[in-house]
Amino acid sequence: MTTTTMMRLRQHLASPIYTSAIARIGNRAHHRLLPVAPPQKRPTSTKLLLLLIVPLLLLLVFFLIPTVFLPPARTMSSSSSAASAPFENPRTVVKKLLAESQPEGQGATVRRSIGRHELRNLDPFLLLDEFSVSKPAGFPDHPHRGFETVTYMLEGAFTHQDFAGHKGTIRTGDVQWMTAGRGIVHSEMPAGDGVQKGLQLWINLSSKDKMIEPRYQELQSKDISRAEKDGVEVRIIAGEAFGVRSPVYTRTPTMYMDFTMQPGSQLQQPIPEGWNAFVYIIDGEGVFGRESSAPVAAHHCLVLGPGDGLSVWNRSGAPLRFALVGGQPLGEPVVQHGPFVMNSRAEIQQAMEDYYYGKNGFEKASQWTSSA
Ligand code: FJE
Ligand code: FE
Repeated sequence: MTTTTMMRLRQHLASPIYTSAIARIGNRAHHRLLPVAPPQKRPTSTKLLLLLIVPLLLLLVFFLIPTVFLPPARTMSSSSSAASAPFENPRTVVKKLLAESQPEGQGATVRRSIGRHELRNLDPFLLLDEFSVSKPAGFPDHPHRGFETVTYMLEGAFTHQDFAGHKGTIRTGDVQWMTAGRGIVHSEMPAGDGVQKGLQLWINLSSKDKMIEPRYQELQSKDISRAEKDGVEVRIIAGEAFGVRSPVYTRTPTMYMDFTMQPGSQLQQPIPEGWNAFVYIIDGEGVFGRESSAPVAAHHCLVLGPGDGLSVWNRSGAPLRFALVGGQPLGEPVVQHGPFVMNSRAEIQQAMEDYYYGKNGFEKASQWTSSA
């Protein structure tokens, strides 16, 4: 028996942690109140004229002018004119969680928020780790099936190698968007000296996409779309902010922004209704959702409630940096066993078998070991 087969057998026999959750987000109806002209006593002719003109004017003001003269696009997210409530249904923080450090991989440390007991899965998100790793620690050869991993480097560099010969190094500000689909076996190891830091997010794939061919989308820092307005800078990893769109294709509809807000700045960012969304604070502290709420500091994950957008204030004396992530919930059963995420226990059983025997996408797993 080879050492890799032994390792795999050990993993295979490791106590399975089955989790199952279905998340659904209800929709809400919105009502707009229209002003009504107050009744007044006047001569009948004037009264009739007013009866005709007032509704016409109201029609013009509320429907014709906005539809004809204003662009149909949604209101642009901006940090200016932040005085009045910019959203019909502003999102507020419904859960706050401090991501505490825990061991993961081989000698590595992660601050996990999504994926721990308190925050099992926030459909379609399965896991969020802020990793902080120095050589020789890392994440040696391991498989994935049924979801995507998004690795965003905050500081330093990481080298990845997979069983199909794909290899590369991502550095500060770079992103690797990996669609594992039916199967990837890879290693993820620090490339530089000192501490290498980043965020890794796992996004679930819908049942129809779980077994697709693996795919990578890699963006270098210089190629990541950026926008800036009134002391707020954003790097757009996925989705759209300040009228700028990322080229990344998200099979599960997702938005992923890295905001840096200077002291005294404020921000309004639309988030599609019905999506689950959260904030992860990387640096500094900020006020999220409601102007009156207490500031929250780094390494906290904030789950946002339903609504159409988020307001943020930096009232501290230092820059505030945070990731804002949102995604359309899949509403499907989630059964997870470590790095395999499927819809049923039978599919998990199949994934472990496929990995063990090198079938259905794991053909190259048996002969491969990383050079790391
Ligand atoms: C792991 C399955 C995994 N958090 N953060 C099981 F996929 C992993 C794993 C990671 C990981 C990798 C990076 Cl680069 C950053 C991560 C988990 O590779 F550690 C276990 N135990
Ligand atoms: Fe991995």
